[in-house]
Amino acid sequence: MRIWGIFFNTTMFVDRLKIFVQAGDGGNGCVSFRREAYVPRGGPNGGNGGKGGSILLKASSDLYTLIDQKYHQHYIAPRGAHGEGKDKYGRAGKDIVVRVPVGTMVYDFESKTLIADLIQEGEKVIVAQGGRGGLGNAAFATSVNRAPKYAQPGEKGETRWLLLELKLLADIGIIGLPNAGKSTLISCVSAARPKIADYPFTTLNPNLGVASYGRDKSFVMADIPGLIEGAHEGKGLGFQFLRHIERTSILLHLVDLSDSITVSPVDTLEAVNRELGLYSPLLLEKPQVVAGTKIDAMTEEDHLKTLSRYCRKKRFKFFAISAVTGEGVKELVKHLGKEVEKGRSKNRIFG
Ligand SMILES: Nc1nc2c(ncn2[C@@H]2O[C@H](COP(=O)(O)OP(=O)(O)OP(=O)(O)O)[C@@H](O)[C@H]2O)c(=O)[nH]1
Ligand SMILES: [Mg+2]
Repeated sequence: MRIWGIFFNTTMFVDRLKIFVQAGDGGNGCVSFRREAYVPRGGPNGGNGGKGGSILLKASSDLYTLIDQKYHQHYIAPRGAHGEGKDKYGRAGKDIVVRVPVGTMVYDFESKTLIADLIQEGEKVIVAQGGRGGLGNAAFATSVNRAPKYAQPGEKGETRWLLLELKLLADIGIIGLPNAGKSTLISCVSAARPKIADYPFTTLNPNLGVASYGRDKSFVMADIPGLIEGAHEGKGLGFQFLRHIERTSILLHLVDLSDSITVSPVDTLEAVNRELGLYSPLLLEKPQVVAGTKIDAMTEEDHLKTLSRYCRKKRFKFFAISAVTGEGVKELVKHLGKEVEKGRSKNRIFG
C-alpha cells in the first residue's frame, strides 16, 4: 500500500464567524458640454461613472481554516470613479476576492439564508455587488432635448454581514471516544502527523489525511476530537466538531480493545452513537464501519468477540486492527476505499 497525504494543523482552527462586506458605490455620471472655438452650442459630453468594486469569495483547497477572516473581518471595495467631460468614463472600482477554504458555506447573517456552498476548488460567488455607474448627460440627449443638464448618480454598492461556516469535505469521518486511537490511525495511513498522546482530548482541531490504496486511488479521512457521553450537553470538545463529518459518506467508528479499558466496548460504541444521534439523526443514517483498535495490547479476546458479535447483529462491518503493528489496517483501508468508490458512483448515477 502506497501512502501519501496532506496534513494541516493550525495553531488556531476557526470554522465559524461573521464578516462584513461592503461593495463600492458606482461613480456619478457627469454633466458637461463641448466647449470649443467656433462651435457655438456644443452638445453634451458628460461621461458615465465607473462601476463600484464587488466583493467575491473564492474557494481554495490550500486553506483549511477561516483564520484569515478572524483577523480581517471587514472588506470594503473601492468606489467607481465619476464620469468626466469629453465623454470620459469613470474607472471601475477594483473587485476584492476573499479566499476561503473549500467547504465554506456562506449565509446572509440577517436572513440566515444560504447564499453559497463553495465545494469546488476555484468556485466563486459575488457576495456584495458593486453599484452601477450613473449615466452621463451625453446618454440623455434626444431630438427633443439636445442639451440635458442632468446626469445619473452612481448606484450604492451592496452592504451586508455574512456568516461563514466551514464544513470540511472528507469521504470518511473518524469517530470514537478520546484516546481510542483515531489520530494514530490517520497518521498510520496518511501523511498527516497529528499530535498523539496517552491522554484524552489530545486532538483539539480536525485533521485531514489522504489514504491511498490500490494503484492510484485515494480517499480523504477526517479525524475530529473525541466524543464523550454528555457531549450534547457541552461536555468535552467533540460536539462542536461534528459538523465536519456531516458531509462524509461513511463513518469509521474506533473502539479501544486494549486491556486498559474498563467499560464494555459495546457500551462505548452505543454511548458515542447516542451522542451522534443527539447532534443529528442524519449522522446515524450514515453507513458505519467499526474497528476495534489496539489489539496488540489485548490479551483477552472476550471484548473482541462481544464487539464483533454486536456489529454483526447491527450490520456494521467490523475490523480488528492495531495501528502500531499494522495488523488489519491494510484490509480496513481497502474496504473503506471500496465503499467510498461505491458511494461516488452512486452519486454520479443519481446525483
Ligand atoms: N498499543 C497500541 N497503542 C495505541 C494504538 N493506537 C493508538 N495507541 C495509543 O493510544 C493513545 C491515544 O492515541 P490517539 O491516537 O492520540 O487517540 P485519539 O483517539 O486521537 O485521542 P483524542 O485525540 O484524545 O481523541 C496513544 O498513547 C497511542 O500511542 C495501537 O494500535 N496500539
Ligand atoms: Mg486524536
